Amino acid sequence: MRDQLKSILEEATKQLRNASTMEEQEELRVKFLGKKGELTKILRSMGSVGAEERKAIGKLANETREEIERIIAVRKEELKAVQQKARFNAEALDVTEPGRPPKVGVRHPITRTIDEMTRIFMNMGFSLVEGPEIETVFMNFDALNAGPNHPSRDMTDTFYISEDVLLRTQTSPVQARTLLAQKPPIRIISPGRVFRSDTPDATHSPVFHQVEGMVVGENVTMADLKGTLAEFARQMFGRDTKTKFRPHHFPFTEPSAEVDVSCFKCGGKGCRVCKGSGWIEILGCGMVHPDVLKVGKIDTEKYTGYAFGIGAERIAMLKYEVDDIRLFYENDERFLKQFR
Ligand code: 2NM
Repeated sequence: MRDQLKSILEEATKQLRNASTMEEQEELRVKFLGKKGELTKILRSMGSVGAEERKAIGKLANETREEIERIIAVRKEELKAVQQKARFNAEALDVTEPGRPPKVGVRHPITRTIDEMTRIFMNMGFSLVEGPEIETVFMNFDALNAGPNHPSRDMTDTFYISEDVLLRTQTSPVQARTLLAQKPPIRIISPGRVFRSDTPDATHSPVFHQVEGMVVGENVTMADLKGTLAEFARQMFGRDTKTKFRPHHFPFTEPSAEVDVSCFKCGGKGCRVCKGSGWIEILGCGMVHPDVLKVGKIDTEKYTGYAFGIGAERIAMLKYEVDDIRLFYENDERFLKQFR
């Protein structure tokens, strides 16, 4: 029996040393010390032993139990430390690691171009006015002297929502609304999104942006129009920029003109940007047609006005040398992040 107790202690010591989890250790505790455990088995079989010997064996059994319990307690502390260390390692934070810089966005190149043009005109005393992208056929066409048979009203060029509601094809209806709402002197700029039923290609998009402007007052002449747009061109494209006004036709202005600027890239010698001509077309303009002024019940004997329209995408494409308008709408970060 002494030998049995000795071998139990040895076996328990060995197995407990190998137990690497709390669960394994608890199983071993039950195996050696539990109610059906090995030590209990020995104590139960002591009936045949004499009184003297029983006392000695009982003492030895108790010592064996205490020794095993002591080993379990020590082992428990060790396992706890091992588990805690593993947890600390798993949860470790390197507080000395440099921070990750936040990604800083930039304005879209079209927004930037619109803001730049708007700022130039606002610095000249223009006020910013906005209007609805969903417009009435009246404001978009009739009020702007594009009568029932004007080609721009064609179903195939315009997104009609109903017979008298559409997506505006220009921001000029903002000017028409302003003529109805305000009295001269009027000096406004109206940037915004416009819609035309075009198939997308390198230079066309069914959704694009314009900055239009209108001035109405006493003694407003073509000279004011030319001086204002020439100064705009110098601020937008550089102080040396020259302007050229070519006769043109628009329904809402008379006379009308298209404006070219000397090429800001080559200075007029001819290059890729100006396609060899030295000049770049940048906008349309003219003196507001009296029939348009009459929409706002403005006295056309007393007041005159000029107006202009600039395509934002066209200016952005020239300025940033972008050769395909569709790049502006694809939201490809590799394209957009070049504009910081
Ligand atoms: C253009 C070209 C020429 C224009 C005219 C008007 C209004 F409402 F005053 F008549 N707003 N915008 C205009 C004139 C727009 O875009 C190329």
